[in-house]
Amino acid sequence: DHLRHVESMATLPSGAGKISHLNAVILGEALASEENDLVFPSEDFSRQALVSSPAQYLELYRKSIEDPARFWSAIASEFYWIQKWGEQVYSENLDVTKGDIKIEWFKGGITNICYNALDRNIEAGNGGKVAIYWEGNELDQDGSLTYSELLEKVCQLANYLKDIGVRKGDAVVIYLPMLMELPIAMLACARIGAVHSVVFAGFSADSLSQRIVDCKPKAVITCNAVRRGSKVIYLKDIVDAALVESAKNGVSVDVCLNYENKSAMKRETTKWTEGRDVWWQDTVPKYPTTCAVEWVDAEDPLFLLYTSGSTGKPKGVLHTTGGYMIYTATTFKYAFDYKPSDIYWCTADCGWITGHSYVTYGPLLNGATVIVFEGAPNYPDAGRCWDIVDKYKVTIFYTAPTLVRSLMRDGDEASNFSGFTCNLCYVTRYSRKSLRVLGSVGEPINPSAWRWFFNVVGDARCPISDTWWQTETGGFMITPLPGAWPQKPGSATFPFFGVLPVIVDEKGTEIEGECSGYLCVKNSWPGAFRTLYGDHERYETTYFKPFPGYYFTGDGCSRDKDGYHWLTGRVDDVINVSGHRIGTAEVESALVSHPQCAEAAVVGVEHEVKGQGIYAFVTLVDGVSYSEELKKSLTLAVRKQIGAFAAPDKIHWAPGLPKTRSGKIMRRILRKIASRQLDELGDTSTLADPSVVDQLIALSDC
Ligand code: 6R9
Repeated sequence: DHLRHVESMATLPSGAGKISHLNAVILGEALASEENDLVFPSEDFSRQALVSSPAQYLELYRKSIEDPARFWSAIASEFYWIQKWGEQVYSENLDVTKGDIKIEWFKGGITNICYNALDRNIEAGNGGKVAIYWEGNELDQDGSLTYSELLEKVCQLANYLKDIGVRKGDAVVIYLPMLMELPIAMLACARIGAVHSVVFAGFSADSLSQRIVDCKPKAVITCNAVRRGSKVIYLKDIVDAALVESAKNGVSVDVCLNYENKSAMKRETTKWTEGRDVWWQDTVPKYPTTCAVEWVDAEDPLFLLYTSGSTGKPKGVLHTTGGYMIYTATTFKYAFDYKPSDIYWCTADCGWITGHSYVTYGPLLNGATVIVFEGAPNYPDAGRCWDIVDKYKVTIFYTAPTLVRSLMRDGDEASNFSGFTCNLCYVTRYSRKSLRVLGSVGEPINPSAWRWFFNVVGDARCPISDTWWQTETGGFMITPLPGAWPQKPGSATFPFFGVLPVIVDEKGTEIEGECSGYLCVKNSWPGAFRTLYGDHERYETTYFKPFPGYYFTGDGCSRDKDGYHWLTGRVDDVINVSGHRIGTAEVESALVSHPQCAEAAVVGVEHEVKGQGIYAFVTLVDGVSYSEELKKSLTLAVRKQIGAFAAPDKIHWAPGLPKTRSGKIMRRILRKIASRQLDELGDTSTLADPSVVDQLIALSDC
């Protein structure tokens, strides 16, 4: 059955092979234009690539599906294990009707991911190679660490953590901006078998405290403040407030380790809690620069990362060690066609999964040189990214469509003040010659942004890896291998090795050929998450019950006649704002916490730069009247409960919400009103009170 699937999955697109085909573009020889729906890697690129042709891809893919145990153990054997895994390389049950959902890879194998990322590369002679180049918010702030230096820093922190009583299996919360100390902290936890939970440093005190209460960490690692663009954010104040809140909920944290981020804030003005707070710089450097590794089972937890779902409570996605290690390393290597000479920059923050798998673990496991950037991509101006690309001779640049779209928009504005007409000078005033592979992640990339990224940023020379995956999947699931397939702007193309994606209809029946429906996965892969922390039942209900026998991704997808996959966005109550996942229920619950808000319904609406914007319908309590002030204070409630990135783009006053007679809010109608598609409202006769629709439309511009 699996084999048949492989055979039928991919056929070469009609233009392939016929280079003269009208619709085909060869990288480096022509621009990708609206008419060009196939973009071929250049012969030079393919020749040097790890996977150079569709046939070679298919051969490897077939092996990975026919015999996953053999395929993945061959790769795993290239890593260091003090004890090999058991007879059974993996075991899985993805079918709720057959018992508990269970996924295990390399069980019984004993290893350590920090050892594999650092010590192993140093032993291979790469101790002097730069592991991290750090670029600060300001143009003159930078630094670097070689693999050996990085290991020393990691060991010092690991020793400190052990000294304060952090043991294997204990949680540590990390709330840091993109300083080198962030990957250092992750690796230090991994070295001693502690479970890190990085919380994006844009989350509010309330959100941070919710996560602290859930995972009960032994310590919190933070810094006093950070400068992003022209703003200063006082992170330690946020942590202080979160810790007060957590204590009220019965979880007190004994140690708060603070890095003094001098360029943003001096220690003299930092608020301090004696007995709990510790300065990193005063303490950690005193510890030895070597630290014995805590060897762990492949199935021991590596980290928890909270992500949004369709209910208010964030989900603690749990990843384990061995499978995640092999999967992130392998996907990184193939999807970016990694070479040891590459300089790699991923703009994601380590507070999200992309920063876990493709700033820290995937690249370092490959011995790559990684850039960690603390600042904002449009500071001091919209040319900053290309300035960094030229400064470090970046070869692989991996970012999100929202950034591409915002730079694309800024690119045109540059002409207004530069004194001469150069529409794209934010980009073209830099060389960018070092670039060879581009990457995209977080949301579907629209074809016009794809073409701008390809033509302008990459000078029509660099393939784009549009990587589809999720916090839950650990690593890439559907992605181009840049030297193998001709690309189609906006398509994530084909599955990675070992992944069997299927498209099902509402009944959960697989549909073949050209089709669209719900994207599921039929088998397990090493990087899959194993559970939701403390709530295996929610894990099964959310991901495995909707379509028994499959992992349900929550995404819609279509497959075209050539077998290419086109992701169409979330089909659940999750919206994707600038590549960040936000549950509509979370925003709604923040809004209704406001004393003057009676009810709220949130929908996603198309947004030029962010992909989706947050559109909130708000019903006020009786007697309260609408005002701009109130909008501000509702927005503040969301910033306070979740974080600034979740603030609504639009608040729409709603005297009532469209509900069915059983009281269910009809979001379909709200989405149409929000996007002004008033002639597509559909059937409103099932509403308890159809007149609310007209009232809502009348209030659209208030
Ligand atoms: C890695 C990451 C996951 C959701 C996912 C999907 C969307 C991510 C995408 C993409 C289309 C891509 N998504 N990459 N959609 N094309 N290349 O972003 O993880 O934050 O968990 O979000 O993001 O909707 O379901 P996460």
